[in-house]
Amino acid sequence: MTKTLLVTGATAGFGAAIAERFAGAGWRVVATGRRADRLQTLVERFGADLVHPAAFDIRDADAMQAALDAIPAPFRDIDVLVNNAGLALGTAPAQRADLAQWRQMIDTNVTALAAMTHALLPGLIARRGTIFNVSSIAGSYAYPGGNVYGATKAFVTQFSLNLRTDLHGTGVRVTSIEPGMAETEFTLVRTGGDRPASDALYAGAQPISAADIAESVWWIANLPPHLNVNRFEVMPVSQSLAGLQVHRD
Ligand code: NDP
Ligand code: 8X3
Repeated sequence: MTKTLLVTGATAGFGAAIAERFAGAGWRVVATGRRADRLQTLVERFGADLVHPAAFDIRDADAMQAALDAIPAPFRDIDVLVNNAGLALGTAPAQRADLAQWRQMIDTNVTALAAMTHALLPGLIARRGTIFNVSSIAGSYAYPGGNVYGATKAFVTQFSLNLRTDLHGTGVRVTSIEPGMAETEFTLVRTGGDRPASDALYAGAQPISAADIAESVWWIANLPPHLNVNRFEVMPVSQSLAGLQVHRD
């Protein structure tokens, strides 16, 4: 039977690659994000039978509910939810950070992710489905300028583990996906569109690609149903953990 996946943030990066990987394998995909033109490109590529585009700002709770209510019948029985939409804004230390950027990260990475999960949980339980929450290594390891972004991802990781605990016995699987440095539009967004800064960050580093994450999600989603990957932490070989810092007078 054809399965259905809903992926948030399918207009770029990981979400677009996940939509392509699953639709390419014949799954039905509900693809969300604000940029409707990019969602339409997915429809044109895979066909309206396989991709349903739902363009809305995920921070807008009413728009999210309206989009979920408008999902056409063939796409309504969602088997796999991928909570992927998210962003980092700014790299300044906390004492120089912009509060509006902090709010946007919390609203997107935390509040909207929780709301989407809450809305889809009854159906996922009924179908013994799977939830992927895209967290980050930034939720486990501190780095300068990571402040609220890293804290939102710590929420995503712990929410995933807590969800799994509450869903004990339901058959629903939950995985926290925790990538390190990956080349997507992430750094362009974080830097407010600074292409040279984005290119410089990834230059020579052989970062994770969006396709790498899509393939990982595909693998985990298709494991035998008695297996649950609780946390999936992955980095490029070029990246490793930094040491602690010492300030001297
Ligand atoms: P991209 O910037 O390439 O993609 C982000 C996606 O999130 C876009 O589709 C964007 O859609 C969507 N999004 C952001 N804000 C909103 C919003 N308000 N409403 C709806 N959709 C929104 O970045 P990535 O693919 O890298 O990021 C995907 C996830 O992976 C994020 O949660 C990120 O934190 C996480 N991550 C990224 C890593 C990296 O190094 N790249 C590493 C670890 C985790 P649109 O703008 O069209 O609305
Ligand atoms: C994105 C990875 O290390 O830039 O979550 O925070 S990192």
